[in-house]
Amino acid sequence: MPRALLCLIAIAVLCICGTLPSESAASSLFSSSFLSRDAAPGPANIAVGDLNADQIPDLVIPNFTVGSVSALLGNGDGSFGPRLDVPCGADPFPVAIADCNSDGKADLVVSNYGADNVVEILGNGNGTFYSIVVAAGLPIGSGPYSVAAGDLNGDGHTDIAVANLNSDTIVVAFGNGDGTFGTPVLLSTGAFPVFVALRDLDGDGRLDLVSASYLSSTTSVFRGNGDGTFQPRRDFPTGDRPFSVAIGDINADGKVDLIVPDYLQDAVSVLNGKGDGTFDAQRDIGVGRFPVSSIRSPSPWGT
Ligand SMILES: [Ca+2]
Ligand SMILES: [Ca+2]
Ligand SMILES: [Ca+2]
Ligand SMILES: [Ca+2]
Repeated sequence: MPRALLCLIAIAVLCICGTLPSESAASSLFSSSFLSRDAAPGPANIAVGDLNADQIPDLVIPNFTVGSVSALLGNGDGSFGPRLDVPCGADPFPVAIADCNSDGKADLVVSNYGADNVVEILGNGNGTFYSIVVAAGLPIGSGPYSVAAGDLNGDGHTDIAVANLNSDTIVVAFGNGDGTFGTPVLLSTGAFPVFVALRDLDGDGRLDLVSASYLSSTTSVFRGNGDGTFQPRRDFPTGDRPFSVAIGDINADGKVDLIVPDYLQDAVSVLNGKGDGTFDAQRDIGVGRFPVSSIRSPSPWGT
């Protein structure tokens, strides 16, 4: 992924946040610094979740230029507490918030694009963290670029899916409930998978897997069987160079739809869901230059 493209994404995220970059200070695993309006260099994405179990959404932002993630606890009035920076490895891009070790406390899963690894940052349940562990034994390929977390095999433990940008694969790893993972499954994707998400697309109560392949200009669906296996991949065309996928029912027909920003088409593709994990042909809506991310309005929470 060209560095210039990474910078463009950072700028886009900054625009979303309404924040301005500021110089960073050295940070440690347990320290807190800066007001929430300050961002660490290179914010690359945003994850929303509840880190301290107060039912108020919190933010986690990976900072690709400095190899850290920033956690900001929500105050419930739209403001946030002091930023906590946690070092995580080289070029983190996305982050997933999930309970990796089944202790009931939110943890972070980060894919480090530059380090070709995935790390788990284990939480204390109050918005601070006590340990960083490199997920071992996973066939992480070259350039892990996106990560999603959920229970794919129904055992109550968090599993993860990691899109490997330069390997055209997605690794699905099944959590043992203690932060380690069992035998993974490797799924083949289109070219340059930039995004992966887990959601129930067909209403059978089982998580399905959605990816976007940048060079193939497709989004792919792997319907989950609920036991950690998947139905064969189904590809659905998007506009030119899809970058991510927002998932939700945008036409209120009770069926899940896909919304895909197309980086080189300056458009967003909307794929109306049929309710069975398949989708109508895309409908493109023109937007500004180089869209990389979209959220479902009015509530991105939990989507
Ligand atoms: Ca919270
Ligand atoms: Ca935990
Ligand atoms: Ca599981
Ligand atoms: Ca499903």
